[in-house]
Amino acid sequence: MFPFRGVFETGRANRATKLFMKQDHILIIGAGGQIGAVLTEALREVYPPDQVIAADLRDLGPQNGPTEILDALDGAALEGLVKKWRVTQIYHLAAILSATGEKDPLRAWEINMRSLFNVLEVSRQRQLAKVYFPSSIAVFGREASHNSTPQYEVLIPETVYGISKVAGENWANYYYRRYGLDVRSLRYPGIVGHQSMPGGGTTDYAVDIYHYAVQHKMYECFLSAHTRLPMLYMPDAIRATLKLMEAPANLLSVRTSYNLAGMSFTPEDVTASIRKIIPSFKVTYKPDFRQAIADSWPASIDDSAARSDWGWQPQYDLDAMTKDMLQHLAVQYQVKVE
Ligand code: NAD
Ligand code: AKB
Repeated sequence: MFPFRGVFETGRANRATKLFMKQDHILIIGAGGQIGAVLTEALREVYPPDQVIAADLRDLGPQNGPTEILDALDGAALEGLVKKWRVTQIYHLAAILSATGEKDPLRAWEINMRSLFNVLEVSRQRQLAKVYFPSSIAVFGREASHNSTPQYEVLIPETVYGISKVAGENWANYYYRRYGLDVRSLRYPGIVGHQSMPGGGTTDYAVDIYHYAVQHKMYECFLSAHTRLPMLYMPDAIRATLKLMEAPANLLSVRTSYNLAGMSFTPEDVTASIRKIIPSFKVTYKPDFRQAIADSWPASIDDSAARSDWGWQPQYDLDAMTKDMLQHLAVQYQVKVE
């Protein structure tokens, strides 16, 4: 559990929760995923839990708020849920990620785009107050600057996932400009967290490695030792999302998707950070098809627009994240790490 009630500056939490009425409801699509599971809990800390509806393709089991089974490709079913719950905000997290997407590119395109169109259309037709749609560093390709990649940069992604995110960002911007729909978006880097497992991305190693380390197992990394990628610790990712969604609309100058950064590291860096706590931890390297995807992505991101528009500031660096990850996973696996 995180102290998400404290996310907002003085007075802002009151404003955010006051503006959220008894009849308002938030729908999270993809609530069973790596980010969705944690975001759902966080939203239920900030807003009344019975007004936060967690939906996913799969049954989410009992929770401290309502759950629904939803295939976001079914527009009529989505509209049915929006009507049933009188939904006023949607967080649309369902997607096929970079590595899984490359195994069946047309299916990935179909899922990522059709689900987004269904969300945008129902939100426009029923005049929802706000929509959240995450983008990714996967929008960038080799032609983009590799370091401190700027907000406005050439976007030639090399994965179908990245292409769907570039298209999605532009559709978000289109619905904002053409229909006034308040769609907001962040380009997440790789997200690392202990609460949930990642779902088929290129940055997944940065979660897996901690699970192996804490169980005192050797880890075989699917990226090379020196592959530097932008990453963000889950509590920072959740804080950024809540902060963006509560920011006054007039502060937001970017309506495609904001660059967002926390830290950048290589597999070798994270191994060294883990070894400060578990000195015997060993890693071998066997790059696979995900190496080419990682090589096409930036090593670091310039998120100055997010910082200046709505006050984004990450709290975790690599060592702070490692300490927190290992502490939580040690409890989960019931092992000692020091
Ligand atoms: P994930 O793969 O862990 O979870 C996605 C969830 O969506 C799953 O629970 C899945 O069952 C559900 N889903 C898939 N198809 C669905 C459908 N048709 N209808 C309803 N639900 C469906 O993904 P995640 O890592 O939690 O990512 C969430 C979002 O954040 C995605 O849009 C992703 O592109 C974006 N993102 C994630 C990362 C990251 O590192 N995790 C980084 C950048 C962007
Ligand atoms: C992936 O690796 O596909 C995701 C992402 C950075 O979008 N984690």
